[in-house]
Amino acid sequence: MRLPNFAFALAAAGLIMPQIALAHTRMVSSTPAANADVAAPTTIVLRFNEALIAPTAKAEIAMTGMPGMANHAPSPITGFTTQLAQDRKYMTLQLARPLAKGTYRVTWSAAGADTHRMNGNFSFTVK
Ligand SMILES: [Cu+2]
Repeated sequence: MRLPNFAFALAAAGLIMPQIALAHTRMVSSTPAANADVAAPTTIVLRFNEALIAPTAKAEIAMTGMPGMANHAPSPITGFTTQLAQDRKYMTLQLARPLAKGTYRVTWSAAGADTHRMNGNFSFTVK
């Protein structure tokens, strides 16, 4: 019976291919890199594995550590703009002024082609 096998193959291909085409949004790399020690940056760039849906792309920055302060409650950093590159794979956070010495956590959320909102975070330290 050739036909059922052929139909099954088509169905299987139909089930598998959308998962390949519609991988979940994830961050591929960033500047500053995760866990890096850097000089005070004025921009933070997040690179993603796929084009983001612009209205879903969001980021927050929090200071989570300060020199000489062991238990620093996360305090939000405000006064930055969030911009997507033309290809919508890069999110650039433009800070109003350089970050002070300390540890920072960047939290992002965004959806790509499959419209599922994903999120993640990374930290870096300004020396
Ligand atoms: Cu999904």
